[in-house]
Amino acid sequence: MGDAQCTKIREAIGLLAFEGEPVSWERYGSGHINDTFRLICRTEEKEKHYILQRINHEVFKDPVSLMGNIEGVTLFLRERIEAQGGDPERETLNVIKAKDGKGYCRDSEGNYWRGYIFIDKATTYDKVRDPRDFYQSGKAFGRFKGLLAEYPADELAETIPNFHNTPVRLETFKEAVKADVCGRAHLVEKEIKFILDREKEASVVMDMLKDGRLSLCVTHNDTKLNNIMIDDETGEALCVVDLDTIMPGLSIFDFGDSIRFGANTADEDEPDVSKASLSLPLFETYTRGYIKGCRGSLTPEEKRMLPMGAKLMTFECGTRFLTDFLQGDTYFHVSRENHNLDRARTQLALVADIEKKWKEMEEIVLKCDKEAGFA
Ligand code: ADP
Ligand code: GN1
Ligand code: MG
Repeated sequence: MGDAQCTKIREAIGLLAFEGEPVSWERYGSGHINDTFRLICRTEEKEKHYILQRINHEVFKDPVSLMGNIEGVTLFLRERIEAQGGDPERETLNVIKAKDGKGYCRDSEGNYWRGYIFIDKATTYDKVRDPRDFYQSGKAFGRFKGLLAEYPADELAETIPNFHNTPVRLETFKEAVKADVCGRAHLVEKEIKFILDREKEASVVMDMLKDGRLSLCVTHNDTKLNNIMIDDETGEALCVVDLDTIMPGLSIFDFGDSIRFGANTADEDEPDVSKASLSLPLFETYTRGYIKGCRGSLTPEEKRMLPMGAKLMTFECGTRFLTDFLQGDTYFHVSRENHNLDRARTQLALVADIEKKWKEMEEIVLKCDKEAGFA
């Protein structure tokens, strides 16, 4: 960590109302967007652990409204969790206020920072180590949807407009290909063709939203396995984290993004694309957990479209990674050459495999739905 960054971190720590004296901090987690640190403070009696995050304000243009969303949603979740006899300090994020009473602070360079209570004795996983964790994450994201069913969705700010609007993402991609600012388009002709060949399908879900066959609900929009904390003792999903993209959205996309990340037999950034494929057993595991967690709140049309949610989220994410590669890696954090290209290729290989396994996916959804007894 450079001196300049250390100074900014110190400044942010001084502005937020952490309990005790700061003792140490370290970079934490493997998110692609924010800068996350684990902070240790010490009071006379005990050690207190916190998450300290610099909000990426290049990506989130209005961090104040974003924190308004998070404060609103976490307070709402707190009440629901308390009413159900749960532990609100561990089962939802808890924002640490700034000393001026706001939910965030700003350093002298204009960066926005926030603090959360650190959830101890729980872990996020970058890869499914045990299918039970994946089942748990499905259940937790389904439950999350249910807990927020009565949240006033129209009060939520759209933190990234058109976040999961696949046709709009495709337009941005086409512009990036045309502009080709880094002269990289000739390296990815095959991938460009793969994406453009699927242009028609990219709008299927948005069309269903327009004609009322699907409707908006409060969604998380970034339902990767590493945004769920699993309790180290019980093995159960404890808390949904990374609430920056909570917005009105489509439940099938929340489902789909989990499949994209967790049911891939390869890591998201695996350079050897031949390793990428859809694990049908993991698809089944997550589907079972998600349908159960939703407790009957999915409409028949939503259930029918779950495989399409998985395909489109994978397609969209692959398109976004390739767009970023073409634009010079300015959006997602990268740590090696061709990182975004590897990520894009892996997503597109997964799309191709999903297409091959379509029928099986539909059958699995029907089977899990029947089993859950909500059909
Ligand atoms: P990003 O948007 O960059 O993905 P996240 O908000 O997901 O950032 O945080 C990155 C990682 O930090 C998470 O994957 C999780 O491991 C950890 N994390 C986030 N919030 C907490 C918390 N309150 N307690 C413990 N760990 C957390
Ligand atoms: C980003 O912040 P993180 O790493 O959880 C991205 C998601 C992508 C994901 C791909 C705000 O999520 O949309 O699906 O990377 N978040 C944002 O891993 O763009
Ligand atoms: Mg995250």
